Amino acid sequence: MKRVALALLVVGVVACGGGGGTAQAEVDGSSGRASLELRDAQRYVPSRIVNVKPGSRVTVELKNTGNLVHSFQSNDLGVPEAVKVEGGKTGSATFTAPAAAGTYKFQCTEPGHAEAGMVGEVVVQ
Ligand SMILES: [Cu+2]
Repeated sequence: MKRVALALLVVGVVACGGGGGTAQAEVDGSSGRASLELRDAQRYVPSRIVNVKPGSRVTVELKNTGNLVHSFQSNDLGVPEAVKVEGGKTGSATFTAPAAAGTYKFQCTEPGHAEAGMVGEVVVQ
């Protein structure tokens, strides 16, 4: 009986964390500029850049408001070398959006961060 209750609790927490975080946290990238905050809870805020035009040039401002080093890296978006930003500093990553519409992932390459949820996506449409 106790085991069932615990399992239900875990499912509830996972569902909650997945839904709330990404749905509202997005930024319009149609201007070619987007600003993301890099946080020590190991996440990007927002974690979605939407309305990016195929083939357009996009500059992502990276504002690290935490104490740890964080980064932005994406093979899909042509940013194979991680752009690292130290705690309290800012940086930027520039890429040319893929010609094909779709959703492209980016991530933090610091050990354990992507696994902890520090991933995001760019929606090209
Ligand atoms: Cu990180």
